[in-house]
Amino acid sequence: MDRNFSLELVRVTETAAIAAARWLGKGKKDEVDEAATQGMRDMFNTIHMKGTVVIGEGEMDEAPMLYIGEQLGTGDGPEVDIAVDPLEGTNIVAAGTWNALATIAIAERGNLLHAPDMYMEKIAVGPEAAGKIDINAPVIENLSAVAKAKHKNIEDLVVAILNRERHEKMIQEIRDAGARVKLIQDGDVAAAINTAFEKTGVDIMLGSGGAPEGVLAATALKSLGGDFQGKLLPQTEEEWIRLGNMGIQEVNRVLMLEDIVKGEDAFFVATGVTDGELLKGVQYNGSFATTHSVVMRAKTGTVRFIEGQHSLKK
Ligand code: VTB
Repeated sequence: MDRNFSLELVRVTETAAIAAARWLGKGKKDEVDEAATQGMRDMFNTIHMKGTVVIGEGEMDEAPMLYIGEQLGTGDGPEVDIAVDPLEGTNIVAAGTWNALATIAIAERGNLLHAPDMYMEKIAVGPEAAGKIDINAPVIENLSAVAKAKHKNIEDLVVAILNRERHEKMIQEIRDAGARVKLIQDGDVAAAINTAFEKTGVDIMLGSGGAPEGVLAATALKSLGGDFQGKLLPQTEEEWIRLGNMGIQEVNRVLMLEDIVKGEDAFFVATGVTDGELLKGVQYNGSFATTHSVVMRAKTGTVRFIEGQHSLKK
């Protein structure tokens, strides 16, 4: 894929973010998602590529836009797999809180895990701790490994984890180990990416969240030289069948970064919708909207922060 894709893709997330952030704090989840999805899809179709959505808003019959299997782009250019989360954190925007993103990942055809919409157990770290984590190891072991790799004490670490009842035991284990805990209400993609940036104060992300979000986070961490492991957690008979269809038979199969995002030809892009530790949210200033985005390319490891000023009149 051409490196200029970076700029093409950032337009897509910027457009989604500008549309979605209008709904900040209005308590309207569906409207937020709809605005972001529409914005994203319109801009996608201006890009020279043969794109197929592999992670999207749902199946064809349940999502009118950006459904799994939808073809995007002008139809000429590279064949790519596309993972989208037009609005990662609809609840966040509806409530006007932290870390909502408009985000996409793109890779050569066949290289992104076609993660079904089910839970995934996740562990994410930045570059210093890459290769040092093991999703099957006890929490304390992972925390020790990350602390050692980052030349910190366990007490210094901040662990981001979704504030959910299902995480009660894990949160207790983190606290017992002496680490600090950042409970997040939503948005584990941002939390995972934050682990690769010292200024965010997050050292590791643990716990289960959406599998599609896991693929997006993994693409970012691959580009950043960080690490990510996941385990799909089917809850129903139907989810087990889906796993079987994907060729995953064993319970507890660990998906390493390379199993989730194959090869190096991948991009990850996100634009802040609401303020977060890494990206500011959209600000409207009468006739302009200001956006903050990050664009990463796995092949070269280049990470760009792009501030955009968009005329709302033209
Ligand atoms: C997860 C997480 C997302 O929603 O999918 C979560 O990965 C839903 O989890 O970042 P619950 O079923 O426990 O609510 C997000 O937090 C936001 O989309």
